[in-house]
Amino acid sequence: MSAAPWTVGRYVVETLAANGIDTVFGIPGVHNLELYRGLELARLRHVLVRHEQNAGFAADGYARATAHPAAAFVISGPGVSNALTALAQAYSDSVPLLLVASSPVRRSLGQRWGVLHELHDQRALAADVTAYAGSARTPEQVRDQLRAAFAALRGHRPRPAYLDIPLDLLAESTVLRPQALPAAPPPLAPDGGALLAAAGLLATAQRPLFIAGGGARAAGAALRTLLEATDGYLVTTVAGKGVVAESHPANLGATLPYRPTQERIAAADVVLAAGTELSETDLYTTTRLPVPGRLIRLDTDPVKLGDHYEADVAVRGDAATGLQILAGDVRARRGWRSGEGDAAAHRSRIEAQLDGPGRSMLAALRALRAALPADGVVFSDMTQIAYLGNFAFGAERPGVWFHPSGYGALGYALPAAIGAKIAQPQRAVVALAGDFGVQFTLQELATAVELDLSVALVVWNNGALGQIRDDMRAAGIAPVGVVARNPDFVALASAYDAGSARVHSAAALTDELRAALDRPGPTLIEVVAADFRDS
Ligand SMILES: Cc1ncc(C[n+]2csc(CCOP(=O)(O)OP(=O)(O)O)c2C)c(N)n1
Ligand SMILES: [Mg+2]
Repeated sequence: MSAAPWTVGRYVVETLAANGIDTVFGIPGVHNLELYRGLELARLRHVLVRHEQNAGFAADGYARATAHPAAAFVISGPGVSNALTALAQAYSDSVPLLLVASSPVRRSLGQRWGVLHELHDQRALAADVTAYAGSARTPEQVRDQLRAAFAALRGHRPRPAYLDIPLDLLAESTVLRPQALPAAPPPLAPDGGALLAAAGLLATAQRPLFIAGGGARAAGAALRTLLEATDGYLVTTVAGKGVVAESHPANLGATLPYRPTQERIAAADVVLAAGTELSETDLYTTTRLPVPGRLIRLDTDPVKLGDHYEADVAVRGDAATGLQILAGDVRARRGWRSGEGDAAAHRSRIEAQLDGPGRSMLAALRALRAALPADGVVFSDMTQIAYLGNFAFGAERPGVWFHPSGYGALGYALPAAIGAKIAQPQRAVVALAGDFGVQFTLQELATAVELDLSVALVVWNNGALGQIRDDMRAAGIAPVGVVARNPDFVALASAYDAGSARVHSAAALTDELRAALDRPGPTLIEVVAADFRDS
């Protein structure tokens, strides 16, 4: 007896549901109606956002908070092009985000007839910013391409995936039924010979320094053992922030862009970089990080092992597994950190170099830290306070501070925070944005109000595109295009029916944040930088 036919649209949604997706962020249109029929039948939650870019950012926030794939649905054409920035952000930061789009009817594809929402090659646009991009013409291709998409989402290095399905195919019937697709593969076992060579280098190191990226997030225990045995130091990227508690005396924190840390790295005789790209966006400098010591790289991604940071020993394999093996028979020694001093002194040295605005931002970040529980989570935007927060916001565990590091897309914070709050309603969630960048996606306050999401949106208002202004000045360019007339943020939040406050001091920021996290619905807290008091 064969099953009653489903639409392909329903088949797609049921396949998502059968593979751990419980929420879809999106905006419906006439082209993807059949996905919405599927949503209803499969009983998946749909979150209506106010722009397709934000569907992507919200799914990204959901995926970063949970470390599970998240999904967004968009229409053909503008829905896809609007979502591209979010796909690129997720690609650069290794986030598993699935975008399912419709496309125009099959016989029109590639014909340039000028049908509604037409692109010449919609899949090709998405292919540049995803690990897998499919474009199906039959139900069987939908099945196979969903399998390929989930393989990319669940790969050793998770990345976004894309699938488009013509609207007439979405409406077609199929007897296909969802399958549980292969789970994530076990961590890639590190190459034994290379690991032995790494252990040999580490055994002789007098001044070992470890650099941990997002790929080493699960390596906290092994890193602690290695740091304590070898008297060495740890530096993390922003994606690796908190892998070892930042109060640990060996953890110099996410400080790669700072000179004292670069000098410390230059003084190391062995540097072990695990699960990190060592990319320009990790260093925030276009110059290469000087690594005169021997360099060991440990990464699942072979591309990283062959890049411009040439390793003395390159180990392909899972960072946590590799570090555990190295920690298993590490030789204890004393010398470097005991002599040089612990991380607290190093951090103080960096903080002592901050100028006046820097000190205000530091005080605001401490006020934010004080208002949040240990597992409270911050999604930050491209703003000066977040660049400082990448280092100065104290993280005692991984997964509490997220930044759009790789692609650097303005407007990320609020929609991503909304996605995380939907995934984990029990956690305190804050979005931290600048006065200019927040206006890229501020309309998502409406989504948070509608869903009664208790998200605090902190706007660091320095009345300028601050970083760009400072960069222009530093380059000897007369500042132009860096001061924008702002709306009254508090009044605007009220118009959305969100809570709001304007604060001028660190103490008031902590108080208002605590109140915001306690009340239902979102609250915008404008922090006035010009006359901000540090206490
Ligand atoms: C989509 C996008 N467009 C442009 C930029 C370049 N950009 C980076 S920061 C910035 C200004 C942000 O101003 P604001 O949000 O007020 O932050 P501030 O630097 O003042 O703290 C701009 C235009 C970007 N990163 N992303
Ligand atoms: Mg600003």
